[in-house]
Amino acid sequence: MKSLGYTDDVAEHARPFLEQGFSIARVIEENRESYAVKTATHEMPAEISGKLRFTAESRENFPAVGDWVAVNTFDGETQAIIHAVLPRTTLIARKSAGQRTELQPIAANVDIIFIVQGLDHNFNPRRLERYLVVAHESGATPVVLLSKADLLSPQDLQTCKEEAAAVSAGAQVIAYSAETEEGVAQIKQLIGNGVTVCLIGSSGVGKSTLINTLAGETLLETGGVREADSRGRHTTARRQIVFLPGGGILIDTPGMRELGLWHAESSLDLTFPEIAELAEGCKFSDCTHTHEPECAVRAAVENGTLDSNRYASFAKLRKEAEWMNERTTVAGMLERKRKGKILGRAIKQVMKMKQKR
Ligand SMILES: Nc1nc2c(ncn2[C@@H]2O[C@H](COP(=O)(O)OP(=O)(O)O)[C@@H](O)[C@H]2O)c(=O)[nH]1
Ligand SMILES: [Mg+2]
Ligand SMILES: [Zn+2]
Repeated sequence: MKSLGYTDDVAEHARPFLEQGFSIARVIEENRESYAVKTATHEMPAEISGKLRFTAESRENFPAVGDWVAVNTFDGETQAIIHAVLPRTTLIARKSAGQRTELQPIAANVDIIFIVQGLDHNFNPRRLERYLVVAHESGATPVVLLSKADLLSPQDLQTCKEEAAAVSAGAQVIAYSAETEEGVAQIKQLIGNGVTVCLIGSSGVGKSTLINTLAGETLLETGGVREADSRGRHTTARRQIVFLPGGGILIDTPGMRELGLWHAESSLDLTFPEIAELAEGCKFSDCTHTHEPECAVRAAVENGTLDSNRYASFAKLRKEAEWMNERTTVAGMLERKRKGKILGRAIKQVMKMKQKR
């Protein structure tokens, strides 16, 4: 089970389920509510039980790739039913794309997040900051990987590395090339036995290629090939785990067009530590650094000690996080109403209050 990433913590959470006769498995693939899980001995397709579907209040409670789950297996471990999701140590999540204000889990129980940006056209410090907020929010350790280093002159490469380091707030930055394998050994070193790594980044930056390089064989399709699922539908929604021969566990994710923040205010401080430090000098302890008098953050922008792009990026992400916090309080209530758990009248009152403001 060690190669699955099983730890003492997981064992602790697993005990009551094992006592009830369930087996413990890890979710290794998720694609629109159809799953694959792996036990100590077998990989098999899995579905969630009717009870779990009914009691899961929101998408957050549905299994995600990387989750440890309590299952019943059937037909000589060729089928599984997922009965419960074990408590998570970390959870990478975003606001789901589109109109609905919903948390969408990306991966669970991840130790390290590789934020991958391609040095061809994809490198963008502002986008990097957004990914870093999401990574800090998850509880996993972010590492910034700059791919396709072979396409840049040594001088341009150095410039990009410095720009990335300037916004990465202490997170390690590694430039590499899957073509020349420069930097790959350094990446490999981070992935110890039983360590779970999730790769996130835009489509085409080289996530699947890196996993193939680390695995030493072509396990995943690359080059923007859209995979077809069992019904022949093209899908880009697939997230899956690859187990490395050395014991590392890698989660590949498809590129996400939108990476909406979810309750990110606390992790903004981790992503912008120099701003958090400056804020201690603001006159008001709840200063939003937008219009207040004697704001140390705006003063730093004005006297040039804080980069104005960095400040603008912070302000934008902070606004988004705040808006999200407001929205989700009401949205969460509506969701519970839909499930019939609380009285409708209370919600109506809240909605009225919101409208009046
Ligand atoms: N030159 C170069 N091309 C790369 C590198 N890594 C990936 N690619 C190419 O980038 C394209 C997209 O890679 P892929 O792994 O499918 O990206 P993903 O969408 O992030 O999984 C493919 O054509 C790869 O061959 C690299 O380090 N150098
Ligand atoms: Mg891919
Ligand atoms: Zn301020």
